[in-house]
Amino acid sequence: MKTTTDRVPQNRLVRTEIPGPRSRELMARRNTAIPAGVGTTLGVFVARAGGGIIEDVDGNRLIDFASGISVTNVGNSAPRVVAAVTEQVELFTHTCFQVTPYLGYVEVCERLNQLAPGAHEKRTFLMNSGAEAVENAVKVARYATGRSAVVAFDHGFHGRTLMGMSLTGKAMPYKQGFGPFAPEVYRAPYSDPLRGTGKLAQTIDTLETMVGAASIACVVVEPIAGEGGFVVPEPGWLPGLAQWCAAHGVVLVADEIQSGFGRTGTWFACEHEGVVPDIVTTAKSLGGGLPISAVTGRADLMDKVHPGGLGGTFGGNPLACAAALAAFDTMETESLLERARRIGTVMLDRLGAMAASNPAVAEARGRGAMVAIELVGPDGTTPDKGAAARVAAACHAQGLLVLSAGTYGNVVRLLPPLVIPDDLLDEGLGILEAAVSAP
Ligand code: PLZ
Repeated sequence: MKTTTDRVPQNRLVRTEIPGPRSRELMARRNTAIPAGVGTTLGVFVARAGGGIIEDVDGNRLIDFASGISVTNVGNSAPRVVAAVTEQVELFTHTCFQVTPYLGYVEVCERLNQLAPGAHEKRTFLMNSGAEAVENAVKVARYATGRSAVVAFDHGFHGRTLMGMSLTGKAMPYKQGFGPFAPEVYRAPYSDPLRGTGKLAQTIDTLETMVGAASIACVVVEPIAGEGGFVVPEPGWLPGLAQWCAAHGVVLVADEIQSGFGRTGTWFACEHEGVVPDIVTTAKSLGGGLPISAVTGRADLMDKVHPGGLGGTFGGNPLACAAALAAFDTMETESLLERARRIGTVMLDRLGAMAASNPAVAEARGRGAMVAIELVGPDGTTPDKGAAARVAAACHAQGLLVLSAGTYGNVVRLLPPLVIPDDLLDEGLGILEAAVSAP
């Protein structure tokens, strides 16, 4: 088996301006073929990627602190994933699981049933994207409860389909102009410790007075708000919400699409506070870079839906299932949960020092290898979106790929692949430090 380092040299290399001439040429071509509505964070065209490096078509090597938005936790073209997909592609590429089943699908579901929080009996079914998983979690919750209201939270992001958009708490760029949205979707405050808002009592009060417990099929919550800015709720908020849901027959759906699959140093971010959701959605890193998503839930809820009520042509495609099984194996064999915790400690140490010494950094926060800094103006609280954009641009120019996030766009988030070598992690953090402290 070829190792990642055989394929892609693990060093940063800036040979041209970034984006370089070849990338700029391809961007121009892209812009005549693809609508502007599909955004681009950084217009470098990728030639190959692996470990902690993305190599572009101009021969630049960027340090990857994005993982394709938390998708390549096991690395790009991780050797086990490549081997498993290669083997599967020669056997069969598709039958549709609902037409004639295959073992890979069942194995992925068994592993998720075993790893998802809680010792109770579970069932899983597979889709293609995160948004589809969320849509299906809502379908199951409504069916099982016979109720229609769905509650999401401030700072929430749940996808770009009609239900996903409706659940998402940010107008630009996700919702503006795309309404009307799905009915019976309500929004409650999310705990935001930095600003002291969204206390548990206030959240529950909103659910009880503005929606009514008896009408609520499910609450859909990210254990850490991802696109919303890596907001980690106050300790006790998520467990309190879970308890309230259990007391009122409301299905707790944990959207672990960004926070799951080992990103935070546990398989699921809910585990940090011992929360056991009724349904969990997984996507992104589950497929080791191939598109696959999952809905895992309590067997009694999941088994209620009539045969044929759930599914889709491509859900749990055989190649994606082979990739997912190899991604599970890679996480285990390479001890990547432990590695996520280690990366988190390294990052939070450095970012915490940044926050302590620089008033423009309000906070460094996160869990495991899902961390961020929030940038603010001179008053210490006003979100400074321009600063986040400047920091990201400065990093990009130095060959470090970072992403912004946040309801106010003022957060710089770090999501390195869990297989990133230590020296690249340190080098990337150094570049970020310089970008943040630049006048
Ligand atoms: N739920 C928690 O983070 C996807 C969005 C990228 P899909 N986040 C990246 C973009 O700009 O569209 C996400 C998520 C959470 C659901 C989703 C949706 O997952 O696979 O993009 O549909």
